[in-house]
Amino acid sequence: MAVTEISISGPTLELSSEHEMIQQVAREFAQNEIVPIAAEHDESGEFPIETVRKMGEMGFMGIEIPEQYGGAGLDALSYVLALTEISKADASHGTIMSVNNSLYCNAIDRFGTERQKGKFLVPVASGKAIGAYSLTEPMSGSDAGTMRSRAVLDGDSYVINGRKSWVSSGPVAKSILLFTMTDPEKRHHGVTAFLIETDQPGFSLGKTEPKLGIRASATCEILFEDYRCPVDNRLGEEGQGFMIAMQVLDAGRIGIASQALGIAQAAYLASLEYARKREAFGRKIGEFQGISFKLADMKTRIEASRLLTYQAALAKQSSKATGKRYTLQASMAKLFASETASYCASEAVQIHGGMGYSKELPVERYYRDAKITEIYEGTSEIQRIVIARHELGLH
Ligand code: COS
Repeated sequence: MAVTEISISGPTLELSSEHEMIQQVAREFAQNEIVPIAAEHDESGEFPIETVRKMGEMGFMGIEIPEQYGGAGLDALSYVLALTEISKADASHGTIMSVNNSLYCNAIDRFGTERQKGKFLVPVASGKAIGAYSLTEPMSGSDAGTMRSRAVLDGDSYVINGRKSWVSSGPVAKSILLFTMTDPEKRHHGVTAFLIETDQPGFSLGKTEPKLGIRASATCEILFEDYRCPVDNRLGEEGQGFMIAMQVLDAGRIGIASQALGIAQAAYLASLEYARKREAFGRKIGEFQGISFKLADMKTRIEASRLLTYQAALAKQSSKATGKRYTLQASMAKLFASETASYCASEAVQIHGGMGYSKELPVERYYRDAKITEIYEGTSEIQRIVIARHELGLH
């Protein structure tokens, strides 16, 4: 299905009927399949393998990847719409979907050889296996060009050693897109990308990261001890890794904006319903200005986030033909949508009062889940640096 634009009809921006259909299909799936299990998986921290498998069958794990490589062949806006609906039901599923699509599949689709696409993209885009992305290290987060892990060329393979942290889907991934140093002297120009098979000797899982939110998405450290990666599994050229990591993060940040939008919408809808039915002092609480103004601010920020995120998706879509970067649009969408998610989730707890703090409702989960969207794939501070540098012409 070729859907590339938001159609403008009447006085408002409206989705095309194809996009509406994709949104509807994702919404029904998310509400029927994910909502009923979300609280249980949040509590146990167990990876929701069954629903993720179903998401693969629905085509949600490789939405923008061409059908010949196992994907659904849809456009960037379709991805945003589906991911928002999944995240509205449960942000953990949103993380799993986002990493698989925007960080792993997108990178191989863009930079991979035909052989790499056949081996590493098809199984993951089709949802039969899970992919992950590994840039961060214990001493290298925002300053991503300073990593300590190393890959040294030895014959027809690289020998990789080091420790990477905060790998979303790391414990369940069949393959991982890894960024490591091949030439530390060159700093970010010495970073190279590799496709790692997790069932090979020299690869092991480290500690599981204990987390405040997105608890059903598995996150861990990964360890390399003389892991041999064939030269054929290097993604792009030596020294191209940092540029690949950054370009892929541009796509990833639209994914996180969509996830944040979903969390914000869930928090808002719960608050709206509660404000309509909960009574205090003989009136529905929505009739008090203290509550209704909160709802008005939530709604307005959500709409602004939605438009920024759709705009970023359209910029990403057109970049597929023009090659033009959409870094600015992606960073603005992520910055605003993630801060909106935290704002809305916090206000939702406040509107619900004691019930907002209780585990009987999902509102406290939205509050815990929202925070990560301001941190991973570039903190809000990093997004402000990216946006300001762009505007000041400081590249
Ligand atoms: N697309 C393509 N290339 C990019 C790029 C992008 N979005 N962003 C930066 N680059 C390129 C630059 O053009 C530059 O290339 P040259 O040296 O060839 O000119 C190179 O990358 C280095 O860029 P820069 O000098 O801006 O690098 P900095 O070290 O100052 O870092 C930030 C830039 C801070 C923006 C980057 O390190 C960053 O995004 N950090 C956050 C990392 C992150 O999101 N981590 C979370 C991982 S997933 S949980």
